[in-house]
Amino acid sequence: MSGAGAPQITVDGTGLRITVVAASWHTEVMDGLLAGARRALAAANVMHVKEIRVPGSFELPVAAARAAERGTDAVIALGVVIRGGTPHFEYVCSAATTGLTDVSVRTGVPVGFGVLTCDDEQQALDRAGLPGSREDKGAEAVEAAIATVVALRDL
Ligand code: DLZ
Repeated sequence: MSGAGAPQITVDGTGLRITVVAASWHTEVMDGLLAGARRALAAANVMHVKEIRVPGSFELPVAAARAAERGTDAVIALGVVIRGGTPHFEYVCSAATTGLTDVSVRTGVPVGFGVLTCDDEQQALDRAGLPGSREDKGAEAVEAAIATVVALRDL
C-alpha cells in the first residue's frame, strides 16, 4: 500500500478524551509515531490524553479494549512490526489488525490504526513522521480516529 490518495483531514477534538496505546518494539520508529500522534492531538486541541505502553503489537487489542470499556472517546493504536525470517510476522500483524478491528466494531469506540507492518526498517522509518520521513502515520491515526468520532455523532 502506498500513501498516495490519503485525504487531508482537519479535525477538532476539543473536549475529547483520547487514549494512546503504544507497543515497545523498534524504538526509533515508535518514538517518531508517538511524537507525530502527540503533535496531531495538540493540533486538534485534545487536552485529555492518556498514554499507555504494552510490550508488543500483539498486546495492543487487549489494551485498546480496556480503554474503550473504561470510557475513552477514541483509541490510537501504535505499533511497528517488521518482517523477519519466520511466519511470526503474519501472526502478529493479523492478531493486531483483527483484534483492533474487533474492539472498534464491538465497542463503537473508534480506533486509529497506527500499526506499521513493514518488510524492513527503512520502510518503517519512511512512515514514522521523523525528519526525512515521507509520511507521518502516528498523526494520520489520530486524525482518522477523531474524524470518525465526529462522523459517528451524526448517525
Ligand atoms: C515476538 C515479536 C516479534 C518477533 N516481532 C515484533 C515486532 O516486529 N513488532 C512488535 O510490535 N512485536 C513483535 N513481537 C512481540 C509480539 O508482539 C508479542 O509482544 C510477543 O509475542 C509476546 O506476546
